[in-house]
Amino acid sequence: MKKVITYGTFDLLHTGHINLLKRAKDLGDYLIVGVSTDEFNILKNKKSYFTFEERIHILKSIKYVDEIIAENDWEQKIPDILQSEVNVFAMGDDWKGKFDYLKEYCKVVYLPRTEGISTTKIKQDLNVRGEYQTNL
Ligand code: C2G
Repeated sequence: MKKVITYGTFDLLHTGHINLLKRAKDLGDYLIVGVSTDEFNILKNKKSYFTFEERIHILKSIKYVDEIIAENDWEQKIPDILQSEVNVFAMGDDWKGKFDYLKEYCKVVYLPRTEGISTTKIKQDLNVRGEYQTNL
């Protein structure tokens, strides 16, 4: 079984995330998703609308996702890859080059991002229409 792993916050799940998850799954037979905890999001300077538990609940309903693990820090990728015997690490190409150090442990694939959609854009668009008050 060819195992793929990817990581992210996956807040306000949208078509860009779904495309990424599908493309990552298409690289193998089994997809593990490391979901950033609320605490790790603070380190990433991200504030998600949905809590860690809510984001996991949503991702569990996505057919491309076979397993979910918590992403607590930047250092866990190598142990995760070794422990789960992962063959492929996949990320959107906004991260291109940032995870090349993982090539020692598995194949590293940067997948094309979906243009025109992002969680930040969703928040900004809704905020402009006054439908969603938040500290951006
Ligand atoms: N993505 C995409 N197209 C978009 C938006 C996001 O392909 N329009 C991809 C990102 O490139 C990433 C994944 O969807 O691979 C999840 O996006 P985020 O939740 O923004 O993840 P990020 O905050 O980049 O976290 O250790 C890695 C980090 O946890 C990555």
